[in-house]
Amino acid sequence: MKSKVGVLVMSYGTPESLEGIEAYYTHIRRGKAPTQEQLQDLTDRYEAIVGGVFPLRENTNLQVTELQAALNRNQDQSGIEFVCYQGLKHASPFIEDGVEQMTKDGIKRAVGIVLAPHYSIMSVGGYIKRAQEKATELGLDMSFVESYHLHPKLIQALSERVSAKLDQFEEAGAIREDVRVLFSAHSLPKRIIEMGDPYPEQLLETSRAIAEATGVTSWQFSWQSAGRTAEPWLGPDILDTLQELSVEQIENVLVAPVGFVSDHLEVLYDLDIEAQAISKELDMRLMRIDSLNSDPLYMETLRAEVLAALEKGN
Ligand code: FEC
Repeated sequence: MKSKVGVLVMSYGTPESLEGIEAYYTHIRRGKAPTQEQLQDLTDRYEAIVGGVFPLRENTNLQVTELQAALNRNQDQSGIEFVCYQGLKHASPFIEDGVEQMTKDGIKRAVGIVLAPHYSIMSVGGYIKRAQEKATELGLDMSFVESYHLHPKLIQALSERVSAKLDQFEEAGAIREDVRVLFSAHSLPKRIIEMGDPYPEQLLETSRAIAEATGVTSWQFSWQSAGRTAEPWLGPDILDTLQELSVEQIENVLVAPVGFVSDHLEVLYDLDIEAQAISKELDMRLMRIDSLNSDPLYMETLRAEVLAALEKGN
């Protein structure tokens, strides 16, 4: 009989229904309920996005299924069967539920990986801390993938997407070299800089690697989707960058949200609706690269990272 290795695939999570938005938002705000106005604003954003109200759930489900298939491919000789479990940060099944389910299923050894390539103490670090605490409590042996922002297959998948969109700009009459590529990721509170957090540098490393692979020289990095809180967040925000590019008379902009791996609210609303509306006002042509979702190269990236973490942990 094969020995089972659990893989906790962690992702942000999304509500299950419109009625579930309040509980979800309260969880994100660490137990503090949103005001009626904040709740209405978030509900309106979900209702506005194309591709279903909560596309992240379906996308995460598919990524987990595809990763399990990729992990078990060509494992006949290894004596290992990989079983993937979901652990969501802000929705059910929560990270702790995933760890608990593994132990209930008799799993003794597991690897955790987050569906976000870049490490920050405030993002991936938080996922890992919660999983490790539960694993320690239940006596499960777990190791973790912290980041995979320069994995060659991830860079290849993202570079192919950038090149494909640059082709579309050319087809629309633009000169390829004149298109400004804007790499982006979720902003975080500015205080991560004083904490020596690797998040900003890892994002720049991913951006540089893609620029090099695609021959893009006209690029810059911008932050997006900053939280609505009083403290300062990392900038410049992408909406301000678009205004600045308009002053520079840049007419064609390609956004590459390299910090995200799925179609979800932060891509489908913040970029496809909000940023798109501003670019229209500025008379600018704005396109976005397709999200990775369950791209085979992304699944291969995750597979390789899980296998390496398992090897290292043994
Ligand atoms: O489609 C969906 O239903 C979920 C989309 C979604 C993703 C996502 C990813 C990240 N977040 C990160 C950090 C923060 C911090 C705060 C924060 C707040 C929100 C809110 C919503 C939301 N986030 Fe998110 N995030 C997504 C959605 N996020 C909704 C609350 C309303 C709002 O501000 O729009 C601030 C929390 C606080 O108040 O303290 C910080 C980071 C990522 C990317 C890495 C990852 O996926 O974990 C970092 C997807």
